[in-house]
Amino acid sequence: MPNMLELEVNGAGAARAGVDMVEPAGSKNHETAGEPGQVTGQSPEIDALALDNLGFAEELYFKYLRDPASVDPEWRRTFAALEGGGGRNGAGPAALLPPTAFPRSIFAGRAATPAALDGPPASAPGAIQSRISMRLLSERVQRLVEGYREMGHLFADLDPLGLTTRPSPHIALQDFGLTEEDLDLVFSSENVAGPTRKTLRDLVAQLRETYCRKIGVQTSHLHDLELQAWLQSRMESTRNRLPLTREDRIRIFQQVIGAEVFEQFLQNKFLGSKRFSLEGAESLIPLLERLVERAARSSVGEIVIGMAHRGRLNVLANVLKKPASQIFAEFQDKLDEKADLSDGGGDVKYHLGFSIDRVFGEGSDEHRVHLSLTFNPSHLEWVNTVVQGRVRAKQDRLGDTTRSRALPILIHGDAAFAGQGIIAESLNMSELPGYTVGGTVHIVVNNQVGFTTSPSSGKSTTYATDVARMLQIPIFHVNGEDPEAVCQVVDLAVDFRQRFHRDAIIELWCYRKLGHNEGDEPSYTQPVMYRTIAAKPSIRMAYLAYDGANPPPGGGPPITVEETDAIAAAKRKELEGELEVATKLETPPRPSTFAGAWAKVKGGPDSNVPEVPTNVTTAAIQEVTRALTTTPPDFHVHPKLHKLIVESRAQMGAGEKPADWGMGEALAFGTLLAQGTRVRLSGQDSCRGTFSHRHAVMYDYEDGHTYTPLEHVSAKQGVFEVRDSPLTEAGVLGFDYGYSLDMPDGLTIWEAQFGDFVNAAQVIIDQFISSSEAKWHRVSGLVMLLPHGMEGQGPEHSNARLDRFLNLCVNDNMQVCDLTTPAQYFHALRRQVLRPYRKPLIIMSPKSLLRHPAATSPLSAFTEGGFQHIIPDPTVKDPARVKRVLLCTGKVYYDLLAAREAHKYDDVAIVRIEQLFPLYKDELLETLSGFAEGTPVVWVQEEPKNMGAWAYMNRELPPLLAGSFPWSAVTRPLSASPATGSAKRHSREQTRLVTEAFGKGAS
Ligand SMILES: Cc1ncc(C[n+]2csc(CCOP(=O)(O)OP(=O)(O)O)c2C)c(N)n1
Repeated sequence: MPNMLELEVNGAGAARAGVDMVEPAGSKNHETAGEPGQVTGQSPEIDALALDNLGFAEELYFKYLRDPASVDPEWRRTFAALEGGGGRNGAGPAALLPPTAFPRSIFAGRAATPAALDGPPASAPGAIQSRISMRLLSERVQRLVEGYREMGHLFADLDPLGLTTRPSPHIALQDFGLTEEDLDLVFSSENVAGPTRKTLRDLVAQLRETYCRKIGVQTSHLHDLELQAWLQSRMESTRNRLPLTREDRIRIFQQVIGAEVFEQFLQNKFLGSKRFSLEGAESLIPLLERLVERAARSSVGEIVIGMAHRGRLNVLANVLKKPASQIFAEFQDKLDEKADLSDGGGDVKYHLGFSIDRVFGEGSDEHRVHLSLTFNPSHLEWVNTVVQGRVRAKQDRLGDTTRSRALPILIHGDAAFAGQGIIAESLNMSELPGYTVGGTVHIVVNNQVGFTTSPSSGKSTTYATDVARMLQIPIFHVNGEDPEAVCQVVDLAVDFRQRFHRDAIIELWCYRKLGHNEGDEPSYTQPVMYRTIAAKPSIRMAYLAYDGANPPPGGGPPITVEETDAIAAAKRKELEGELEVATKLETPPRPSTFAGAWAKVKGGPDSNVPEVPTNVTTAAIQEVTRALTTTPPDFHVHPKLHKLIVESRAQMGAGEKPADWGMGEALAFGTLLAQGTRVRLSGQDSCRGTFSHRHAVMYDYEDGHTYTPLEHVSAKQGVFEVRDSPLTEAGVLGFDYGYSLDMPDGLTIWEAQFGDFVNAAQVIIDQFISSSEAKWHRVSGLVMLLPHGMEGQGPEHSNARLDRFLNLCVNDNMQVCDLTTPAQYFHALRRQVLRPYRKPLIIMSPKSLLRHPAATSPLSAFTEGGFQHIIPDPTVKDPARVKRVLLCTGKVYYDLLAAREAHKYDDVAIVRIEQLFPLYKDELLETLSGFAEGTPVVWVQEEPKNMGAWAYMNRELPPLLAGSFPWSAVTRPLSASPATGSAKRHSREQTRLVTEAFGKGAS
């Protein structure tokens, strides 16, 4: 058998104290005389090298051998002098006979021989030589240990197909300056688990078994030594193997065979249907089963799983315990003839979610866990932060401050994990205070191909998981053909997560028995791989062979083929019964939406849910104002903010001046908090507010500590959480959307820095926010704040792509608003929580209006009235006199207002559409009905004609106006870019637009 030590190592790992040579095996212990620094009778060069620095010096020497220029000139001279003395590959009475392949240690020829070690205590020079020799030997053994820990994974047997090549450095004895003769020397090793005294032979065997069998583990990127030590101890003490009994093994067989038979059954009964078979990766089922049980037994009560299509049906049936009859009914695609065809149409079966309670153990040992698989769009990996947001919300609802009672499990494909950027986003978010979930367990199902693409075309890294090395977390690679090794890494991953509250990664090496889907021919593109796969025995057979060769602890006869056949037969019978049930079902059951925490709210049509009062009392405003304007006595408010925020808000709260946008928002948050609502706002620079209007968190002017006034509204208030997010759109929006899914009573807001950047999160909008109710019957009350408005700030700071949102609007799937007053904003936010209706609310939020003197609201607007879908022109006393009606939304209203006042266009009415979708057409008609028939109605928007709301309004309005009012638009011209880069040009454009709006022609 080739020596596993024949692995290259480029120099050595970080030399650490820990391994000390004690003696050659069988010999008596030899004390050595002399003290460090007492080296005498050596060359001056050796004298110069203090004993404690020998390891360091030796490493430098190896560097020098590779490239003399890479070391300091002084060291160069020293080494050259030593070489002259016969050190380099020289002869002499070497204690550590160097192999020819190894650049011999410069010190070797100067140390004692093994014979000397065996002899009586040496006289001073000999003793020193012995000490040098032993120190060197110990250093080398330590480097060998580090070599295994760092690079052992490269030699682990991970690929069940045996086709993968990974870098193969050498970590042979020789590469560390050791020889076969050293194998029987006994070392005292404190930092390697097990007996503290062991021969080098035993040590090497332990390291090989731990790091080079069916598990490869990457931990060398961890600089947190506590994490490393914990992992090393857990792995080395067990040699990375679990002692599984015969009963345990039978259970694993049941899981593997359950997975196998389920796929075969689908194949036979629904030939030609896509199912994205798990075959080749059946170990995923015992992996998940163990993971769920171990988590349940370590205080986890809620698990949310995210995964893509591959193996999803199998996981649903065998882990989520979704009745197979339901899955079969979905295959039978029974159409509910009574269903409304405009309700969105659902999704394919391998994207659907499911949830269930699983119970492990009984009596006092009973552990219950609620398990849910999140619905999933086809877009791989985008569900990840949605799952994590859901878990964070569950933890917050549970009051789980250590974040150890709810756990996300994300299952990835190898190609997708390596390729999708959202992976890096979610890994980066994993330890941030506003987004951590106390660790996610990631499982990368590496079937060694992505659709038809080979790893060599899909990643530049050694492992598909290498991006995860950015975190201080372990990465376990495991051969999926060895379910016991799989169980071992599961235990390590769960325990690591629960102990250190960080992510852990398991890469399950397996293969894909069939094509990308069942109709695909994989050998067109991977002929060699698929010949190998065709010749492979199943995972069940591989495990049988293992069991035969490795009797379990506790004994018992080997498990037989007949026993496993019986398990398979029982499973087939069970599935036949389920199929009969499915055949009798008239329609597949619909997922329940409004159960549990959701029982009090609704989705569906807007008109089914009445408006609710959103005004508040003056006392409520005073209560919030007090909180907003009071800081602890020892808190030093920034001098500028004292005037701008504290004094100003006090005046607004007292009704001495109208409230601005920031005050409107603070009052909405504060009054909701006082009513017990949880408020979460997250986005880039959201604590202060990109435009410095919010200051939800204040920083002490002297020492920078923080104070959050809205946390101090009342004793029984809801939790207020405002977070500066990382510079990430998709990942964070997905997270907050996920949070809203599990926080139905809360106000959850994601804010874009500028609305324009929302396009970096478009997948989340298309695949989740706008369509999840139609696809999966899942509703969300998420609010998106998207700063929008043409203000001369250039193409990417002007436009939140209102047109795109409106284009996605149908069947009351979202609410889209462009609001003009702080009170409107206040009522919109309160209504979002108080109305028992959960729909995403997209708000085109303001920038210049934040400080516009006219964009303010008197206190009465908060204490009386409520949200207005449409604001008729309050200045029009006699509609019959109106000659032109301008319809608009958002900020341009104030430009029109100013022009009307300046030019005294008294016969023009300006009507604001505050909620664009759902459009309250009756209210609009009622507003227009006051004007004389034939009055031109003009849609005015500042955006280019191909953007903004024009296309949408032009679709909705003409049927409504029914020819009674001539209909036209004033917009900026069609444009590829949302806005000009020149502020002056912007001004000219804006003046012309406003002039045209009043029908006065271009200036
Ligand atoms: C974002 C995204 N891009 C492309 C696809 C199309 N697609 C579906 S599966 C697949 C291959 C995925 O490979 P891998 O991640 O290794 O998972 P596997 O299917 O092999 O289990 C691709 C490219 C997709 N669904 N999502």
